[in-house]
Amino acid sequence: MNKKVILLDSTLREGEQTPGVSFTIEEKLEIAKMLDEVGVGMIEAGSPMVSEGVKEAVKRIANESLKAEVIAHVRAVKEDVDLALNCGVDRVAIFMGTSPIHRKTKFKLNEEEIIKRVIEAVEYAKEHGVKVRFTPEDATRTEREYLVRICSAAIEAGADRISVADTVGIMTPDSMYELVSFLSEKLKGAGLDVHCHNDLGLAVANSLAGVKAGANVVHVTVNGLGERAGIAPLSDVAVALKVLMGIDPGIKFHMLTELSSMVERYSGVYLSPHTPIVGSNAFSHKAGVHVAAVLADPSTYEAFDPSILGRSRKIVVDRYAGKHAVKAKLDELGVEVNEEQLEKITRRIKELSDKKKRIENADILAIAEEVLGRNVRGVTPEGVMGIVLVKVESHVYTTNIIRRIINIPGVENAFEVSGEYDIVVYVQTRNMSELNERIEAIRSVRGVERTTTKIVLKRFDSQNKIISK
Ligand code: HCA
Ligand code: CU
Repeated sequence: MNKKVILLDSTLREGEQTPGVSFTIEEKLEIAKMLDEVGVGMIEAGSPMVSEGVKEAVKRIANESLKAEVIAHVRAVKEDVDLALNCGVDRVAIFMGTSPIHRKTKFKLNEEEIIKRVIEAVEYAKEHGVKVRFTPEDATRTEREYLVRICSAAIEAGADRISVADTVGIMTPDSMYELVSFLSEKLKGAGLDVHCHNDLGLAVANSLAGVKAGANVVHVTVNGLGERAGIAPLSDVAVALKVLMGIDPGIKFHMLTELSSMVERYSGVYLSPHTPIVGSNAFSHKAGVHVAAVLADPSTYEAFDPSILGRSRKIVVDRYAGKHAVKAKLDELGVEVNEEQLEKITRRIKELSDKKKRIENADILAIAEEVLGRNVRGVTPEGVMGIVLVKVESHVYTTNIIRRIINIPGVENAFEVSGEYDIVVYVQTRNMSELNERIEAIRSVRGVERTTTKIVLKRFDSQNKIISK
């Protein structure tokens, strides 16, 4: 599909409505700058009426001269619009509950009175020279006839965008497609946004359906933050648009993992390993059958190539591993085996894995030594082992940095430690230039302040015999 879709990131507004989340002004600025660099076209920076701090953050972001359009989210109230205008934003997003339940429980106003308020607020904002979006909140539970009437009034008053808000996440891709098609037919004068909540896990699917039906702005948050179950996650929508619909949302995909980690750290909301796109397991393969096929052709078990995100696939070796996985692992560790030895090693790994939760490289090497009857640790002739001591910046969450470092190829172990340095990393490489590359990769992890590296000259095992060089 040759169509332009813009992502609107609302991490700083909807995302801050996540229980337990409040970003500092500095964190908000840093997130906004990174979102801009990543390529989102619109940043919903906050609702200035919430507090002085939120207002200040919106103002600072609006003054950053970002490429993205900066938006303030406000109620259909003049004072709110004034606060937004004061912040110097590019656009004001005015929202007003339109469904019967919102009209009755929130406003105690009739249909016409609500329309009047919206018109007044939109006109007022428009007169003051900003762009206006109107959001009929709970649009997906609003009567069609009334929805068209209130949106048309907002467009007439000067709104150039309408956000189709699935406020309680009750749509399906079919119903979303149908509603957005209907609205794009009826509301000719404005572009459509979709804002899909994830209460039933359908936010991404519903957003894609909205795009298919004609919406050209999709609301997202980093890591899917937001009220209750949140809204559609930025990474998922960006990648799905590209790989499933052939739409380029203008995003730098290789920055998504870093953006996600930054928001994990600042929000204090951490992702599960199997989170799509940015989770640590998103590109790991474990079962023997899977690994054998992936080694022959990765696309057998991959929806898309992880390299588009700057990530690499991982082969997990434990009792689910078959010979192919074990062979790949031994190759990586520089251990050569024949067919019979490989079979034995594979069997032994399965036995050990029935007793032990996690199989480490050290376990695999120990098994290989027993089966081969010789020392295999450190046999790679030009092998170089480095011990990298890492100091992290003071405001940074060390565990999060370790999670990034552990994904760098060659990193065998990483320890969070006390003392002058915060992390100790063991890196096994083939030669010095590879070790230098790995050290560079560690240094470029955001939040790493400095490193110092020790090269291992000799290594001893617990029986005190030299096992390396
Ligand atoms: C809210 C409402 C909103 C607005 C969405 C939008 C919703 O939480 O204040 O303006 O597009 O889900 O309806 O987030
Ligand atoms: Cu919302």
